[in-house]
Amino acid sequence: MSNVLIGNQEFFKGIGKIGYEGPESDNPLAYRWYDENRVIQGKTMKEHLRFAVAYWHSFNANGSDPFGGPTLFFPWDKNADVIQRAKDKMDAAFEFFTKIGLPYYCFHDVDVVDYGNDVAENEKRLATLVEYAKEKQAASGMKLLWGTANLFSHERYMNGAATNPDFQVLTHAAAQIKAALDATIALGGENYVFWGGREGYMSLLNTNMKREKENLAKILHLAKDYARSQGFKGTFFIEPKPCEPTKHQYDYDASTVLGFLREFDLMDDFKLNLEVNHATLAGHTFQHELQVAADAGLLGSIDANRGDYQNGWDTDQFPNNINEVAECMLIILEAGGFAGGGINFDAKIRRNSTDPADLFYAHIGGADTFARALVIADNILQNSDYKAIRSERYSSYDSGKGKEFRDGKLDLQALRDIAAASGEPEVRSGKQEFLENLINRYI
Ligand code: XLS
Ligand code: NI
Ligand code: NI
Repeated sequence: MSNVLIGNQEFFKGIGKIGYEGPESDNPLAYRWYDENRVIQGKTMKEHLRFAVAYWHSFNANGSDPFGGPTLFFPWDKNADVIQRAKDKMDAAFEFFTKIGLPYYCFHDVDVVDYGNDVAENEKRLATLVEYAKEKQAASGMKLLWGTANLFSHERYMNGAATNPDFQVLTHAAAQIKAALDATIALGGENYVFWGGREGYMSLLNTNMKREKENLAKILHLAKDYARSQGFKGTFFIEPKPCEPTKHQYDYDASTVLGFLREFDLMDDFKLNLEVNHATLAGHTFQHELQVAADAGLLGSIDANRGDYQNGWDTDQFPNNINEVAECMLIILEAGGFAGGGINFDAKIRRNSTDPADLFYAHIGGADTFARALVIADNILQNSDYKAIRSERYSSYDSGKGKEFRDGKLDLQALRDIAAASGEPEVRSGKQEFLENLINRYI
């Protein structure tokens, strides 16, 4: 990779390019499992995992929380000029991308440059930074996994964006989506995400849910039609989340979004971007959400992070649980990988992680967790009884009367007659503990 320090400042001083050193390495600034060139099932790790760095958490999130202000004082956030400040931040971002050695990044419009209240001025600012990003992508080889519009932070969106009861607010959402689509297309973005942070309600007493959902679907159709008319060939992703910041978010979970896409005829262009911590907020395991999406052919992309078992909220910590991630990789591998997307680290370092190196440790740990899980899952699929046990469990449907039932050849009376003639079924174990031990054996 060539030098990408176009701005001529080094923000992460003393940290060089992170390389792969193998599981025996003691170097905390090296990959122990993520070897981008290692081939598994005919694809490199880089191609399987398609890691992305999230601009918002890595270069904007300053450690503030509902109880206190910033703790992370970024050296790229100092210049008084809005455009220069945004360029400094982009310099820092691309320096980080290049040093961490992950192939993709993702951003919201307002992550790259501050927006004001003037639509035309915002469009101009974003376009300026898009030109700058183009140079940086060309110099570094970085690619954009997806772009999106932040339709939840500005106070005008307090009652929703595309689901706002006020048409005037909806038009502002549309303006932001249009500019974010233009930016994504200009940067060769491979996908576009809709996360409806405030597309829901705080109280049903003041909400016409039916109308809000219809408006949301209309905006999604208009966005898709506009992007396609501008030559966008990528996939649109909806990112489910049950709540937070709203009490109830319409894109509650994978099954709910699936129903929504079907109801509003969006199945051809939209897939899912699933997030670990959102699954747990919805009362599901992440494995459950992945399987629902995979079964529907909608497993587009994931936002990798983790929550905290002892509290409920979206803590967005970096992934580190090998057992859970290995079970997830089993589902992802069996589904044939991501449909267009990849693994975006929608995760942030903690408020008291104040060393520049902490951002590196976080991404190294996350990437190594997934890479190791990929190796484990591949090993389980190739060398264990895992698949055979599951297919054997359903084998009574593969031949004879079971197959006739599957083929729609038996009616209710016929099923009754089989039951009456064959008597009580044999007792069969589900072998859950055996399978749990099998996963641990391969870790
Ligand atoms: C918030 C979401 C958000 C989306 C992008 O919980 O995860 O970060 O991924 O708008
Ligand atoms: Ni989230
Ligand atoms: Ni997310």
